[in-house]
Amino acid sequence: MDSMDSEEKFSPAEDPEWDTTVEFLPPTEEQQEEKSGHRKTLWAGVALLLSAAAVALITGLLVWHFHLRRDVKEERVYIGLMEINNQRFQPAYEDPSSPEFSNLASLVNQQLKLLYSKNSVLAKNFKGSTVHAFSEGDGGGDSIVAYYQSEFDIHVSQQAALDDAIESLDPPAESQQSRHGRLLLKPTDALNVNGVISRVIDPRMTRRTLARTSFNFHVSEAGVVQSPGFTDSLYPPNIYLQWRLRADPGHRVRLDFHTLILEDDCQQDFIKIYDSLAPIENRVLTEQCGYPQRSLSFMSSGNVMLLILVTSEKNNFPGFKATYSQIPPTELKCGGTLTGDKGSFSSPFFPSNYPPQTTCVWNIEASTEKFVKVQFNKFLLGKYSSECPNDYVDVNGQRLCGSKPKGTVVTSQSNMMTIKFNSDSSYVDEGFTAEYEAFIPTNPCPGRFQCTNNLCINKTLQCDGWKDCGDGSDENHCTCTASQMKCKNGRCKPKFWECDGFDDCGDNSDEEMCVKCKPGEFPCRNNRCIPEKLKCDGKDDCSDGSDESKCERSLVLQQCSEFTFRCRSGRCISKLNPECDGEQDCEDGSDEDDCQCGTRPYQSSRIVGGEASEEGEWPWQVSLQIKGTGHVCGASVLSNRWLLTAAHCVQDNGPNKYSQADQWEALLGLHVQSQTNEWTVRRNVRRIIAHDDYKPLTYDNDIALMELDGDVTLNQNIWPICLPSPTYDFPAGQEAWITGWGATREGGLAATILQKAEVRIINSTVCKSLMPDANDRMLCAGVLKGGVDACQGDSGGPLSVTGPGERVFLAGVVSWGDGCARRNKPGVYTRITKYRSWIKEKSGV
Ligand code: 4AZ
Repeated sequence: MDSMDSEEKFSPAEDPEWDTTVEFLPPTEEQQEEKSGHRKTLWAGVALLLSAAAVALITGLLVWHFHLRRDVKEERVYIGLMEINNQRFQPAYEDPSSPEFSNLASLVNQQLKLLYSKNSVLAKNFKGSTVHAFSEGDGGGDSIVAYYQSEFDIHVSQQAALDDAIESLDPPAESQQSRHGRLLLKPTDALNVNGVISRVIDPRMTRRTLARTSFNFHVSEAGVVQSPGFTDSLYPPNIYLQWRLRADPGHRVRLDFHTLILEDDCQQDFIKIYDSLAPIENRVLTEQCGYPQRSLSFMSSGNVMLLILVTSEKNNFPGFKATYSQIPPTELKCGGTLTGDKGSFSSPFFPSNYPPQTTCVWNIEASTEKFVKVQFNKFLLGKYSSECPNDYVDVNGQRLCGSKPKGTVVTSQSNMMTIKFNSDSSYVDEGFTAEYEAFIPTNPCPGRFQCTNNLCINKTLQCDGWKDCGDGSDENHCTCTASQMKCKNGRCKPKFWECDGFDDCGDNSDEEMCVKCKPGEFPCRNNRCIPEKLKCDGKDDCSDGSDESKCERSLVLQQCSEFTFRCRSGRCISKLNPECDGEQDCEDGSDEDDCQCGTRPYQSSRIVGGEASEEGEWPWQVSLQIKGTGHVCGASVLSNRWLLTAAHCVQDNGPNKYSQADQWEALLGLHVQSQTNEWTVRRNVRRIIAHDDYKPLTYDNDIALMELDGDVTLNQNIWPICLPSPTYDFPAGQEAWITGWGATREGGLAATILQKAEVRIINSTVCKSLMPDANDRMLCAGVLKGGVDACQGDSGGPLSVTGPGERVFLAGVVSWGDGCARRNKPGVYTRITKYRSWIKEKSGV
């Protein structure tokens, strides 16, 4: 770290805050009984007086707000960049206390005053400017950028006119000539100013209560920036911290986040990164809060970057740690001519976020008789808009932007294709990876199946019941085998998916004729039938809320049922699985409380029949190990202190005293067995609470809690899974994931890398017929054709299901099975909804 300076505080006029939350207490019973006429008249008089006073107050406020307040002057702060020609950057310009800095700063201030004097709105309301920093200009060695803020005092009614006047100083868009050839002021003026750009400051950064500190770093040697107290304590409230990062001339700044955990609400706590040394809004690279699930690696376009952390009064979190470094000019190699019949390319610095203000052009040239096909495997380029005016990929003149599904294919009608990538000056994203392939126009998928969207897939994936093309075309027009049913749309699906409550066919034909209701009737979950037209009519016609459970609006119900979510207030609502779905459904908001769970940090990109997972993909997965022996069972993180596992994992077994807490250690944030890293936390176990009614013979109530011997700081590889409320519905047919380091086949060896496999929740009736020992406190999940299952060593681990708001819920704990991955022998799991109150009672979670 080079220096640390404390800057002067902004003093915007304070907004008066009105307390509008006046609550009237209800009268007590005795009070209600006093009904004397005398009192009545008195109360009526008082009420009249109060109403008159309230009307007068409201009128006064309205008059003040719409009339007088327009005359109140408020401070408006703009952040600006001034590009100055014919000036060489000197090292002394980095030090605000040097005479060189002061001299140049005062010239910039004079210049701004002169510039503002030419516009009456600016001239009349200008208060003063402060220069905060200088850097080398874009134009190379002989230009400088000054970063400043200008303050104006302006009537509220004229703020928009002031914003327009300020933006009218911007250089004309897209005009390279004017950027480098235009002189904003006369050559005789103190500085040779090429242009200024200014924008109003983010209002969240001007709060008076913020304690401000700036840090200046040179990133020529790599180093670390972190929020105060990281990792020992939570960050403090009401701070504004900024880190100015400078690379050597011609280099780029690179910032890689190792951890970022802030409050979920960006209005309260956030970080912002700028491609600038001042927080100017048209150079924001990103704004983040909460626990982002995206790449957190950023590059600048020039040799500077600014990182800002702002925190609010309440709710502090662990914060962040990031490493900075610099990238030499030679490292941005993008674009060029691609020859040969196959290859790949990606946006600059992928999988990091691409830098702003970057253009790359690839020319694909295949052999003359062939056409070219480009398949995007990842495509994330900002927000979608039809014109794609910001960041985009242009394929043969057609612009693509926003996010596209994996496997998006674009083809050419010739042997050439030109692909241009372009990023503008703000808001970067993860970019794209693409593979190109030349093909003979008459045979686009030699030896493979051609999907309607032009993707080529392995022929064995055709008509297997799974949509491999993405558009479902591999499952159309199939001839079904004996074990498959034929959907009305021609698709074939395994017979046991019929009537499982899930629309596997895509046209719901596998779910028709299942319920014994007449045509035109709606089947309620409590087996009643009601006229179809009563569905979503705002009335609880089924009496269990199920006819209103998948509608646009959630109903507050007169009575609760086993299918309805109970809000903290005790009232029940009709919406199915409303908890932590990102929408407030209960009047008291309790369906969205305690939702710091079930999210993953990065999505970059045993279990029998599974595959290796990505590091951090299952941050709630725990490896429970017997000290000196190694991995025995899985578990799930419920909070920074509590884990959930299977009771059969913690039963004494001959000489093995598995029920004793001191025999165990828990490894959280582990990916590869015996390979811990900076994210892995090893903890002793303070206490084991197995369910009192666990039955070793039947595996009934196979559930246990483990309390760690100290709180764990959550990180990108350690994060709790959400617990479902008792009425949460995991419908048959829903996809679920099993994870663990268990055996990769029945009787086989344990996995070293954490494995994952996709299974489906199986209908309870099917479950009981296939696994006669299963009961209602258990849940079956698997792939009935066999080959995919949990196995020995996976026990205690999670059965994870993604809920409607993209958060992951714990549906089950791996418990038992008939061998592993056998045909028609699903895995059996402890059904968590049956134990929600037990978990709360024993652990408080
Ligand atoms: C076990 O032995 C085990 N196929 C766990 C799960 C299953 C079978 C065995 C389910 O821990």
